Amino acid sequence: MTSDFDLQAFLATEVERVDAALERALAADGLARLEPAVRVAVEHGVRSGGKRLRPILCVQGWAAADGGDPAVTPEAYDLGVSLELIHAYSLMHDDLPCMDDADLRRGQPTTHRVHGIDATMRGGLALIPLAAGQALRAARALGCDAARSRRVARRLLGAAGNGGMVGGQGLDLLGEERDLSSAELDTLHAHKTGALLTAALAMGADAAGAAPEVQAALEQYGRHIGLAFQIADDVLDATATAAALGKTPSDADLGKSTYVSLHGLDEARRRGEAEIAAALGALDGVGVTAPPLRALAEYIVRRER
Ligand code: GRG
Repeated sequence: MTSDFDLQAFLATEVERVDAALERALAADGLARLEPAVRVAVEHGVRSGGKRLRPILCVQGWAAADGGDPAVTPEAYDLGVSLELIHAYSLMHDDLPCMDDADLRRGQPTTHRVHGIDATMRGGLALIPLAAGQALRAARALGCDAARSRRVARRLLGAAGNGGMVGGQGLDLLGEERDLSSAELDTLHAHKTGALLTAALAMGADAAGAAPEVQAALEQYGRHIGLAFQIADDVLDATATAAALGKTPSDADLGKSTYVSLHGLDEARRRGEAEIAAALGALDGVGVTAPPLRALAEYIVRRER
């Protein structure tokens, strides 16, 4: 099924295309006109690497819904990076002293440690409307009419907001004060991480003009890989070294409830595998072959960082 798909080569090409699109976004008016101290903080947050999973999923969702060929459509990556701008802001803020107070992210000093709290806070906030504008313009460039483009941008903001990532982060902060139940942990992660991963698929599919059943299946795939992603994160948090993960502190250091602390390592791994099977089942249900999405689903549970 995915055995002859060269995931490493695929990821290398995709990261290169995403990084090129991020540079286009950084050179665009809104970002270029930020005041210098804030701009360097934003550049640090955006250029500090990472797997670039959300844009890659968005582009592959678009391609799976017959949007076109990503290799000749840079606009699809321009849409994908709107998600990465939100992701970058969320990590810049998550690392602040008032949240995780983190020194390291992706093996490098966090943005606030390099550029200060003020510029990191303001840079992160500036990224939110810039990401919305980026999504709107990219959807238009992909041929979406005004109404569809607005809907694509709304999907991004909805997933980033209180009904998504921000709401999930609120629950996460609560989880530092008391143990969460299994259901609360699912809700936390469906919001904090799952919403943006699901939005990546939903935005790509919508921008491609997907048929309703394909749109629904891709969103379903997104929800399952979103949960699997978080379970894998918790497994890594419990098993990998800080050096391998490139981030400190760990969730265990912060006393957070995790899938591993609640269910144990074996059961957490089993749940991750079950979510991946369900994600692939969603694609099967509508006859979407999409080898990259299949390979990405498996990568999400088997990754080492
Ligand atoms: C004020 C309540 C409140 C919220 C502000 C800070 C914030 C909004 C949200 C943070 C949410 C957050 C940290 C989500 C990220 C979860 C996560 C699993 C991040 C790691 O994603 P990867 O592995 O990272 O894709 P890379 O490094 O590959 O980009």
